[in-house]
Amino acid sequence: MQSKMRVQEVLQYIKQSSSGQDEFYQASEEVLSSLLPLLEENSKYLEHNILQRIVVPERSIIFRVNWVDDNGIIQTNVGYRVQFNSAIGPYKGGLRFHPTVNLGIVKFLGFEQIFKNALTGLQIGGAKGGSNFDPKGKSDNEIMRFCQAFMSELYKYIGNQKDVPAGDIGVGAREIGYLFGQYKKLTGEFEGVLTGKGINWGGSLARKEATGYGSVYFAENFLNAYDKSLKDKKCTVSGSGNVAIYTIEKLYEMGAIPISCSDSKGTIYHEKGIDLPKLKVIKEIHHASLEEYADTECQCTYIPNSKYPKDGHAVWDIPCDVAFPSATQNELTLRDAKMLASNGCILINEGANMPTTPKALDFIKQSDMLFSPGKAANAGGVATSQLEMSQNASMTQWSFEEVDNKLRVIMQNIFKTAYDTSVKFDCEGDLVKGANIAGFRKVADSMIEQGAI
Ligand code: NDP
Ligand code: 2IT
Repeated sequence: MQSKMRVQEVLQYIKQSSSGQDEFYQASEEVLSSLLPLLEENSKYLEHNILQRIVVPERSIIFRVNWVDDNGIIQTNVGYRVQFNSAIGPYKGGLRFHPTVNLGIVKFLGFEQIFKNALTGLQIGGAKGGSNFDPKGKSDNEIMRFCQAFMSELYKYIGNQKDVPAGDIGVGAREIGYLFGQYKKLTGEFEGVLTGKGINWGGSLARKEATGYGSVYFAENFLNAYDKSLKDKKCTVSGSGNVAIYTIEKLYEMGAIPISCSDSKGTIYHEKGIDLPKLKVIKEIHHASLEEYADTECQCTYIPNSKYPKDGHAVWDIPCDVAFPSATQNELTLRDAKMLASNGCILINEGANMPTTPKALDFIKQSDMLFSPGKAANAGGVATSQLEMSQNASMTQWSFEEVDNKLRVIMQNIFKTAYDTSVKFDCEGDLVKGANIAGFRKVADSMIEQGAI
């Protein structure tokens, strides 16, 4: 009873102190309300006021980014780095460049990252950053100048033992290259201050593939626990960026059939299976829209988003066995979840961060569908980032197979941790609770041991 009241008080505090930060509130509400069985079991978390302490970032850095476009005009964007929690290791988490980025988005992502990173079993704290810069339609030179301007401020706050950013939406290998170059120029240090680096200059093999591959390994572990597997399963995937592409690649390797992908303009349904080489050329080389896929492939269906109601997404209307939301937050609504259930979907496996709305999640919990929360299922990316840090620290480079094998084991362990925790707290198979409790406990215990700092 006392725990429930305390959770409500802290949520109320967030509502008042972070007003308008809807996604941050959504993420906090999900985590805090799933902790109740742990808080009831052990009073130390309330005694040490951990709930209140954990929802306030250790540091939020907000800065102006001025850069000059190709027409010689000075443009201004806002940059963010929220260093949320360093109880178990240096701050770690990606950078997102997208016009929708604001403090609330960065806080939601940083908050999720705390528990995700703890679940990997590695020594990494939680952080996130980014900018409202829109990379779409920008020339390569403009991207470079923006990245240099962004790093000209950020470099003061990061370091290989302090805070190690990486990619996220709109930040891939190209951007990490420009960011790293500018960090090196400003500090004179060649150090592992970013992950997702190029293979010739300190990057890890398999980091590019890791989030998507890890998401599929997680799904396979979950299905195996219920005597099922991905083999021959029809899978829908949303998004067509880094996570979606390597989810599709690994699904093929596992004998499944990925039949869709999507982007901010529309959805491709390709019953025979997505043409992966074509998708890679369009997205990784041309940086173009999926319209190009539809224009060059006559056996697929292209559904523009404009033809769809606001509360629904075409990709989730496609009948499938397993769904992999891998684009962005709140992209799977109550309507979508109902559609998936009525079409016989058995598992929703989150590749993106918080892609499922709270109402959809409530419905899924009451349904027969299994559900893998993003902070567990997509943790393979950050885990492999830590493997990159480890290789940088020891000045070695492991083979693709070595990194991939470690990733497989890490994903298996994350599944086991979340699943075993759900069993221990009498909610077998509820991996939302299992993952939140297991991640929280590790961080909270560390905060208690380190005192009131
Ligand atoms: P990318 O930028 O490579 O791809 C993002 C994809 O999602 C694109 O297809 C993009 O379409 C689509 N998308 C983005 N925003 C929207 C939107 N508002 N509405 C509709 N579609 C959208 O990013 P990633 O693949 O790296 O990231 C995808 C998700 O996975 C994010 O939630 C990210 O936080 C999460 N994640 C990423 C990790 C990583 O290692 N990269 C690790 C763990 C989680 P378009 O091209 O048209 O913009
Ligand atoms: O959301 C995420 O876990 C990421 N974007 C990857 C973070 C990282 O540091 O590799």
